[in-house]
Amino acid sequence: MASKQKRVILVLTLLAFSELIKSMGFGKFNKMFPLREEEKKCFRRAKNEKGMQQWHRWNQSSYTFVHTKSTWEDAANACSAMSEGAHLVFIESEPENREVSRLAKAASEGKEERWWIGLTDKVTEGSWKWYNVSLFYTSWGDGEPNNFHEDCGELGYWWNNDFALWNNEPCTRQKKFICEKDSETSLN
Ligand SMILES: [Ca+2]
Ligand SMILES: [Ca+2]
Ligand SMILES: [Ca+2]
Repeated sequence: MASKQKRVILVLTLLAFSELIKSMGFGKFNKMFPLREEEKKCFRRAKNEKGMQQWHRWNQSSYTFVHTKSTWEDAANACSAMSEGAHLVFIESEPENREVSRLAKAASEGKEERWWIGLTDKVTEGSWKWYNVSLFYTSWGDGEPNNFHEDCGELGYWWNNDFALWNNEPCTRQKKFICEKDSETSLN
């Protein structure tokens, strides 16, 4: 076969394959987690024209997704430096987990991203808290939290219906992270 013909066949095969991947991958998540138009714009650009971090408002809270990978402690510091009263996200109810999961899936843009959240058992081994706030609602993955050397929590790509599940990890790992602040302060 002429090499030109071979090239044409190769290109057509690649095109068909990429369409197949699209139909299996992110497209499916888009259907599961439909995004509003302004959110699509927002995720294309984490920061607006003025370089301000974009916050997604939901009920009494606002969330932002930071794509700079950091240790858990650096991430916590970065959140508080961003806005008064801001912290790594505390996911305190099923509806909040559903909303943060939906946004996290979109912010992950089809990749298997993991995000630091405000979970830690640094102070007392095995006593998991949102910084120092007790846990009531939980969404741990199967068998998590496991290793006692892992003192910080991430929201992972393990999914249970509409929910992202949580996992404990060593705090020095570098991950993207999610900050939360009260909607009240987001008006500032
Ligand atoms: Ca919260
Ligand atoms: Ca631990
Ligand atoms: Ca773990």
